[in-house]
Amino acid sequence: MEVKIIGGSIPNIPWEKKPEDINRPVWRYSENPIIGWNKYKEAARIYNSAAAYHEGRFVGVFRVEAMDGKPQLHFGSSPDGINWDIEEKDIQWVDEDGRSWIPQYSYDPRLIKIEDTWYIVWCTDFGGPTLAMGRTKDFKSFVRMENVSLPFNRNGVLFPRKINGKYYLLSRPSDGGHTPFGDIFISESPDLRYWGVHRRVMTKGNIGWWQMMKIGAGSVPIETSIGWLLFYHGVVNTCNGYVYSIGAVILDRDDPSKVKYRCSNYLLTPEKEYETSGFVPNVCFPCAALADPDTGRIAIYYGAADTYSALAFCEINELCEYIVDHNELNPGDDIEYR
Ligand code: BMA
Repeated sequence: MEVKIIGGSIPNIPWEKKPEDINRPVWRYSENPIIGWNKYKEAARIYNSAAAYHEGRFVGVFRVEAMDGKPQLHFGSSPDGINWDIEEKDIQWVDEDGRSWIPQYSYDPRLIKIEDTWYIVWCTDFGGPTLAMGRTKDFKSFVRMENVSLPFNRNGVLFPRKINGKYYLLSRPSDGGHTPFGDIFISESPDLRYWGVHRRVMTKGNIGWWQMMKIGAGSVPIETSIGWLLFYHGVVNTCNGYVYSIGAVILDRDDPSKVKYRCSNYLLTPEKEYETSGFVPNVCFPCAALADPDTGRIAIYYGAADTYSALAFCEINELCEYIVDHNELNPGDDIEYR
């Protein structure tokens, strides 16, 4: 299958050849985890973080859990997308009126450039967890924008460009706790401030027991010749608690509320020790993916066991062929649902 990635080149995208003994489309980086416990004095765990490519280097917004157990967002940069230099001070937000704002907590950031501005969407407190948004042009000053949603909502992911003149954002309405339910929705906006025209994109359950209980968008969607490739997480509730795996779906390019292909198998499930044991065992949680159109290489960044940052790789043609071969939709996934 020939699929083209649409986007800027990333000549030094993190990459490692697929090992001979792997018969699946996604494989892990052999040096995982790329960030472990206690990276610097005040940091306990760094995971569920976002990375992107910017003018020859890599930039990231990291979920850093300090030793008081609270997460905040920290900026980081890297020459190779693997070895990260993460600022010890958290991002200092100033709102659009110039007032400083310190979030109660901040977690699961996604980072995306639209035109000449970088946007960060993450989960913060607003009388309960919901989606906050901020922007920066230089990764030095950060402006807090209006919250995207009312409580409760999580897993906010912006599309990297306007579609038919509108911005689009995926989200997952939740509860105030560990949310035993959840489907992926999409909203549109003319200006990144007013959100509406909500549609349901896809639902949990039925197809693949690994995504039985809830699903949530993961990486910023990658534009391809057959649609938007989205990595997401799917959760099953077991007698020993929730298990988070990584799955993939391809959304319609002109109307991303519609699913074209959805893979009934997970791509990655907790297997390695850094995924099955840590602060919260059995979590693989994707928050970013880089894609190089010249080589078809994709690097997926995921949090492991709410403790580590890890990397996995795949190749666009092989991955899309696998998704199409294992395509299975839930009722309503492929239509406009409102
Ligand atoms: C979700 C989020 C994620 C976390 C996951 C597993 O509700 O809070 O940040 O990785 O739970 O604990």
